[in-house]
Amino acid sequence: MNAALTTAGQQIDEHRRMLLLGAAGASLAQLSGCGGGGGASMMGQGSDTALVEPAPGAANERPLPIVAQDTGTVDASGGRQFTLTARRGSSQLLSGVNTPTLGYNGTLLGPALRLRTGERTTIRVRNDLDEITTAHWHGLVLPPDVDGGPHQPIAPGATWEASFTVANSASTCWFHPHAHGSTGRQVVSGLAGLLIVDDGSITPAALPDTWGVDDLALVLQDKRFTADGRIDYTLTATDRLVGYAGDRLLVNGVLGPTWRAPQQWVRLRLLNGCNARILVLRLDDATPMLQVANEAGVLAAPLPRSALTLAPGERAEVLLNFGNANARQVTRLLASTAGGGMGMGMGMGMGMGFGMDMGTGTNAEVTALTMRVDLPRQPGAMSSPPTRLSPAPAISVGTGATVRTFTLDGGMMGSPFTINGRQFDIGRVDLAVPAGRVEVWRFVNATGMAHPMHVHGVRMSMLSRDGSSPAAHEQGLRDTFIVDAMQTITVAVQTPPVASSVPLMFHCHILEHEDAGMMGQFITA
Ligand SMILES: [Cu+2]
Repeated sequence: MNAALTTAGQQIDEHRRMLLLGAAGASLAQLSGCGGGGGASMMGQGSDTALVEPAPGAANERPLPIVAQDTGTVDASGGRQFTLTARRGSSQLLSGVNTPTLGYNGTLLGPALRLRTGERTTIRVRNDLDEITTAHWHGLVLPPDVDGGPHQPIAPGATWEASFTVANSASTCWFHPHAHGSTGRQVVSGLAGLLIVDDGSITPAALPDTWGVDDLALVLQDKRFTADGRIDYTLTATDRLVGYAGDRLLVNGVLGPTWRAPQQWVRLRLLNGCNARILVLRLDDATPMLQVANEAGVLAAPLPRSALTLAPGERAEVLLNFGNANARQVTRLLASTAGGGMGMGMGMGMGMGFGMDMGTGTNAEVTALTMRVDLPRQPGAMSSPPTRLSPAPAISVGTGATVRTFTLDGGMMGSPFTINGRQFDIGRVDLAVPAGRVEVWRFVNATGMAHPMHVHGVRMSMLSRDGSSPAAHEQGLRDTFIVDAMQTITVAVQTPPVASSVPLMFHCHILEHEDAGMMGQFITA
């Protein structure tokens, strides 16, 4: 918020947040016996801004918007064509208030483009904003010149065209702007859409796939608002340190919406589209969700999960069974913040920090989505979940593979977030890798907070998390993975098949860290 508009209450709240950060940093340092650093730099994610429970009751019921599917058009040569226009608009995010927002082909968010593996595809992106934007295809493996990163800016009024052959297998990917320095603001303002890749391997009998009926896409994003109803993206000192946190959690652009579910198995495609908040999701009746896919495709077998942790940029697909539900049964999808808003202390391992409430009262668990069984079972609905799925093979590493280390650092006493000691410079190539090889990339987190790392344009599989084999839900192909505080992750990276001098990005997906320079770039030689 602009300082002139800041209310006294907000100033106090900000002061309280900084006190909490400092105090907790000290206590975590004592707990772990780690004397390095201190104060706010020890902190976890920027979620000491507690989420607020949406108003309950029938009078406040807001229907869940179904993300529009866009199957494009097929041209004479068999290529599939899509058009996106980034533009300004206004949306009623809070009841009775018109909030200025951005959207693709609409006033908020964007459609779900249905892509097909192996198909020649062209996406034309028109920029009707009054500022530069880009359109990055997060999760798609494609040539660097159509990646939509900072090197493919789209000027106001211009149209950019990305033509490529879809190489991914069936998966839920997404697209968002990636113009350096403005990504966080443009995303929180509404620029995000989905890319649903179909490869013909998943039939309706195997997984629910009737869009909006039993196959539901959910874009989860937190925002905070100014008193006059604008999206508040004036970054506080805390936001700059731990990332932007909003107190309202919206699903498909609506606060705490309600979905009328059919009485059968359903599939949720979950995207954490938050700028910085690492979400923990579970059902209020404590039944496990059956995870069938992580961000780059299906798992080897469905996996019961009592709770899912999703970092910004990550996706997961889960199955829920409403087949035995009573009519009008209500199940709520609950969301809280990993680390209880207080993050993981130095040396505290994966899992210990997640869902932990440090007694600050800031780890509110709120209703993300209310699901009410209100529709009959659909003809042809999946009768029971598959026992096995067919994931794309993981990337395997041969002997003698090149090992590269990326050290994540910064945040101490106001120091900038860096990778291998450097902040992003669009004019500097940090790394040249040989084309068509498999390498081992080590991400060493030297900070007291988690950084979700994302690498563009490559296939990756996780090899280890702090020396241990990745859990079942972390296996397969990946594009975004949490590197927890003080943790080391190794991944097998299959470099792009063709040499290119156009840089690809590797960066933290806390967008405020990315915008502040926690990003590097590599080319393929
Ligand atoms: Cu980060």
